[in-house]
Amino acid sequence: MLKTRSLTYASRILRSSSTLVPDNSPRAADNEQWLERLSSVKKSSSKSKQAITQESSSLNKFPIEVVSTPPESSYIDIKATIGNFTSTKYLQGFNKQKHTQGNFVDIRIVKCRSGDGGDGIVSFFRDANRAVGPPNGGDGGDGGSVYVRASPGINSLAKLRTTYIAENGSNGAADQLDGARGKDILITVPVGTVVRWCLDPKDVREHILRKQKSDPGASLRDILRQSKISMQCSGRYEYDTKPRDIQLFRNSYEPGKGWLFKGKDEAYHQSKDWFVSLSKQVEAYDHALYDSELSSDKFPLYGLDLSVPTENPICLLKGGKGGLGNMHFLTNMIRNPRFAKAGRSGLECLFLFELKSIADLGLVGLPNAGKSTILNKISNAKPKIGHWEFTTLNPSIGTISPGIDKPSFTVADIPGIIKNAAQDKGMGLEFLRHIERSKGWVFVISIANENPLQDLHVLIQELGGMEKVGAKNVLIVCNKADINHENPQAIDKFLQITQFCEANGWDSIPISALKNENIDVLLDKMAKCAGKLV
Ligand SMILES: Nc1nc2c(ncn2[C@@H]2O[C@H](COP(=O)(O)OP(=O)(O)OP(=O)(O)O)[C@@H](O)[C@H]2O)c(=O)[nH]1
Ligand SMILES: [Mg+2]
Repeated sequence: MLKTRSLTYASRILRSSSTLVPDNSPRAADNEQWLERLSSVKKSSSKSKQAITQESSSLNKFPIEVVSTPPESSYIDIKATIGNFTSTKYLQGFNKQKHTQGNFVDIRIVKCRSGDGGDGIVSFFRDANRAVGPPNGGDGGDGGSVYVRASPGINSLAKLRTTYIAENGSNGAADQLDGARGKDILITVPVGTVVRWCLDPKDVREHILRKQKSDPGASLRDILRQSKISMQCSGRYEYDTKPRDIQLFRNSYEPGKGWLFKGKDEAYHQSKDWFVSLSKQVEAYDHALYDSELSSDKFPLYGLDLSVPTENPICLLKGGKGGLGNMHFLTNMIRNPRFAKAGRSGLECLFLFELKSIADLGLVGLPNAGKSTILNKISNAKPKIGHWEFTTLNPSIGTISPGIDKPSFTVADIPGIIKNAAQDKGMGLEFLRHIERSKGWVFVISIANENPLQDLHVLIQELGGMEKVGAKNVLIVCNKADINHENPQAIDKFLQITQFCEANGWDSIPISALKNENIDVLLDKMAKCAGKLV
């Protein structure tokens, strides 16, 4: 394995050095040598082998169906449900700030475009003595790229624009001047953002409307779950069967094409043997270019997880390469090359930016259980508290610093969850993304409710059942213990819960957030749940 890998690497280096264009004072002899070397370069296999993207284990790996793999096909062809490449929250129109407090935005679909490469140009040296001198048309500049970076300084996606377009490279100029590079774009997002490749929401909406016309009973979720799309993925190595990256394709010319003519047209040139044979040689250069595009133009299938501050910006879309000016096509045979190459196109893609807060603990509970009151009491965060349901509309995160010699931890307060939240009842389950990565889940139950144990069962069910909940550290907090605390019924309710907890190996605690009772013990238990105390 190692051997084939290093061989591949060696051949890549060889290929790229043999396609290297002579720099900006190419003499006919230099060009001849370059073209000669190009003839010996093997045609690209159109299969990319380089790994460019990082892998993240914490991301959801949704099920996919592998349809075919190399060598039967050039790529790993897969099918997956479209729900994985869009956002229900976005489709439901939540992004229109209907249900948000302030400008907290945790999901955004953004269109990104890298710049086209500038064209090479046709130009000839002129002075008083010579009407037409040697060719001196410069190369086009490379198009700008789109980069992303996670920075701890920001905490919402609200400032993200809807479109980011990097600058195109400038065309080359006379006197062997290369065009300027297009300016890059750097998108800065909060730490904890996940970037995913996504479908155009307009297309998805149309698809849903079409489906609902033929089957009026179908819900948005059902349609997203049932419809599939086919896509091409590149494996990490040849004959790899596990797709990791979606292959992106540029809408640009085929190898051997992309010539720009001046004076005499294409038909004239194609009728000349010298042009046809030159074009064949240059095709190898195009193939190498195409090959390097294939290896850079990919995006992780399961998303790019920016869970730590990014040191070096990560390239989302690379700009197109600039085209070659006519100075490169001067040979002993061709004295007046009246043609140059066009720049390669940039890439356009939609990305879904999703902020998944990274808190050690998540507070979950029915509306009005007292989650926000607890976070208010124990941390620096000041989420809104109200005696009505759904007071909290946006997640907030508080840091708890128990003492100098004790490690601090973070807690996320999210909107209340109700029965059938998984079917979008109440605030739905969209906010779970903020506690998805938490080490522990703290269930907040109001012991003053009629049947707290039943409430707990509802929560567990909505969160995905015992199996999912059991994967986390769990702490059950019975809040509002100040109400009816002397009533034997209240004690009975608490006992039911402790029994259930013991059976599952979970810890539980009665508190009164309002009256500040038992909060010290709660903090210890929470630290333990967050994995910060043993
Ligand atoms: N008696 C009593 N009332 C409490 C206690 N804790 C919270 N409350 C009250 O319960 C109500 C709801 O509190 P919140 O903290 O807003 O509840 P929440 O779980 O964040 O509610 P949502 O944001 O709607 O999900 C408020 O009126 C609080 O004052 C407690 O320990 N005892
Ligand atoms: Mg609340």
